Amino acid sequence: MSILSHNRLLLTGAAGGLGQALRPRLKANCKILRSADRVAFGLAGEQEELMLADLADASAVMAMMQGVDAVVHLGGVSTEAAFEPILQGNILGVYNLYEAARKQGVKRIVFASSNHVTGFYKQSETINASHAPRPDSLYGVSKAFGEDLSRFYYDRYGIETACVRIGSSFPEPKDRRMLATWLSFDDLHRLITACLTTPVLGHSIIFGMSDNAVTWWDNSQANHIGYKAQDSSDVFKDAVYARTQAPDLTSPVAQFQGGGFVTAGPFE
Ligand code: NAI
Ligand code: 15L
Repeated sequence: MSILSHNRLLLTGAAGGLGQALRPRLKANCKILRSADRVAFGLAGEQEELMLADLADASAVMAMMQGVDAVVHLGGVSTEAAFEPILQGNILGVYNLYEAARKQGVKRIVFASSNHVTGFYKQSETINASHAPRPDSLYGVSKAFGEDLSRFYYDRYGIETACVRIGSSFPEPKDRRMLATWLSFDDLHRLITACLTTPVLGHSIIFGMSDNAVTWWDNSQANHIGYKAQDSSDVFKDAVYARTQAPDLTSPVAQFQGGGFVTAGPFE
């Protein structure tokens, strides 16, 4: 079945871990894939355009968005950091992106949000999209800002957004926590494809996870998107247990969904 849904699709953060994984996969979703980052990342292949743009630079973002039909927005600071780079990449950056979308008539965006928007819920809790944000870091706060900003642009301007609260998307789960949060690259692509092809996306929050045996997230409010995970962290469970130690259950890192992010950071 064809998943081609857009003429020119923009992928931001193309030089990063997920950008590199998605770039070849997303070619099936569009006629032209425009990949962008602020650092150089190779040469354009068939049906590709490459652009260099810092998300904090409004005019560069405006140029990056020209002629674009939809966006997969991965660019930005992807972990806890000092406030200044987060401000530039994730707060000013996402504002510049939505302003460019509004001015250029781009109507659909898949926003790489993060499980760290809700990282201060306990690992013993199951949460859904109606639970209030409880960010575990400045990084998580910046993603919550992106979610709220996209809600505003939907309510006022009708720009549809999927806020994908990605769990842990890596080739394999790296630790025991990631057995609950893991999202395979293929499932991430399936999820983005569902967001790009569903007739009505609206403004949706969806937790980005594979079909893992243990989960902390209930995606029933996003059933309309039609995402079905096909992978599972279960196949890695024995290997992860063999190479990692049992967590210290008195530590906040083991108690909260955000894991290490709940204590990481620039604070003294
Ligand atoms: P990454 O750090 O490998 O890639 C991020 C990319 O954004 C980099 O290539 C970087 O150069 C670019 N970037 C950073 N600041 C920028 C700026 N001011 N202007 C333009 N480009 C800028 O991160 P990764 O793992 O590929 O994640 C991609 C997105 O998904 C990020 O937004 C991250 O927050 C989000 N995410 C990823 C998860 C994961 O498990 N990999 C989990 C949750 C969210
Ligand atoms: C994230 O938001 C980060 O971008 C990623 O590097 C992982 O740390 C992930 O969350 C996670 O929670 O495992």
